[in-house]
Amino acid sequence: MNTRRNFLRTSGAALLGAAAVSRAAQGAVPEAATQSKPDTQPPLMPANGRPYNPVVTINGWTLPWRMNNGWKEFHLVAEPVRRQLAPGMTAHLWGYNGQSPGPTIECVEGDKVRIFVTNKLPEHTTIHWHGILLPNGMDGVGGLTQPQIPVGKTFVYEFEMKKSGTFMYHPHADEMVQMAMGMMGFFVVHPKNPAFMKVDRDFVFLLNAFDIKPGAATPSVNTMLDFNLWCWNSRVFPAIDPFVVRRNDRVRIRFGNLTMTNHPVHMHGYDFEVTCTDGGWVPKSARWPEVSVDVAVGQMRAFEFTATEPGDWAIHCHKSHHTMNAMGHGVPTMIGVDHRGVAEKIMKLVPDYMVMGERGMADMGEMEMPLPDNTLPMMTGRGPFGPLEMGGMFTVVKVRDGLARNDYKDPGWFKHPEGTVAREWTGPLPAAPAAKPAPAAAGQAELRAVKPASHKH
Ligand SMILES: [Cu+2]
Repeated sequence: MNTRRNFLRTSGAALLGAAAVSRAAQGAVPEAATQSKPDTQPPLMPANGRPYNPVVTINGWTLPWRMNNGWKEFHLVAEPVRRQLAPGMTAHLWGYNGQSPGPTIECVEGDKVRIFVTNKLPEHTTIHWHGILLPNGMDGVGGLTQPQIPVGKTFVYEFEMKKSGTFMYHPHADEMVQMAMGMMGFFVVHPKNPAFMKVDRDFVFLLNAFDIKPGAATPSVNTMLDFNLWCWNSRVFPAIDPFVVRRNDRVRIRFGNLTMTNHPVHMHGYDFEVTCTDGGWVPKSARWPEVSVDVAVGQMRAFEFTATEPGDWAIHCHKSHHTMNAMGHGVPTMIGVDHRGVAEKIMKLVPDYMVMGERGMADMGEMEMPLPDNTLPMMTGRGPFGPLEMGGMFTVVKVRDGLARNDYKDPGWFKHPEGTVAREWTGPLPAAPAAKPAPAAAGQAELRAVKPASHKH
């Protein structure tokens, strides 16, 4: 992890001077750790305070804290950041401590938490702690429960964690713009009793969306619904890291939706139960089996399963246009259209003209089309059997034998046991079963109305 201090230490005297001034001005505010990489960081084992099993943030990290007289102190810095959405595309976003989403905050039921928030954005902000039960004045709604945090100022939030569960944080100030720019983070409160709802692997991420025109780097902040980059933790496939799971581990996957539409998140290979929402833990008697879970706008869900089946299991949003990257929407359907003659005529005028879509869009996954700089191909990602034809909200749960307890390294593609992969059939085809012949007189079936007999006593 790169802390701000390490970064400054290695970046020369001029920056050190600036840091000294701001540290002195900030007095007792704890150092704000920062993260320069978009990769999944290993779980942050608690160095002090109550014990717990830490989470792993997909393509993210957990914010370190310090203990101060019984208070757990964190420092968030709201600031412009550059986030690589996938190799080949970096977005100019707003986030916290060097990344969008900001770092995951982890603490324990009963903890007294103090969170310093420094505003380095060009406009005011606040933070709302979504789902957390706290005093009204700590709720972070600009204008309603507090004045907005002015540019350059630091505010402090203090509350005690009344219950464990799955929560998030985001601004409640110029909210549409600040969330469209990527300001959000995950907040996990672990149970006081580490045996309660214990799992071996606990993953978290936020669903978020951007509208970044091809060739641009800054999101269009006035977009209401027509977003073109569907992300998990500000990453798109194939750059969303896999969920690496040891066979037979108990696994929890938690996510929150801060886009402007719902997402049916579907996992292959298993059934599972939703065990937690942002409202709290779901009692056993109220759970039912699912293979997809729809998460509405502003909701959070956590599901659990025991990873008995090894393999590379797809996990994705079931809205198929959310498993694409930025695309032109104004394209007519060309399936079934033979436009060879037309294409020749157009190519006389536009030599680079390309015919596409006559046989579906699968060719897109293989095509090397010239794209504007800083633009991702639409359907991409390669697997062991060829192009995966997926972008956006898609990744893989990789269940493997023999991983170490805290090993989250990508184990590569699954090696299928001999004879267990769907294959081309080259033998004789069985005759297709014919439909049962219709009864001979079906066309002239006679209907006889029978008057119900009346009972005679
Ligand atoms: Cu979706």
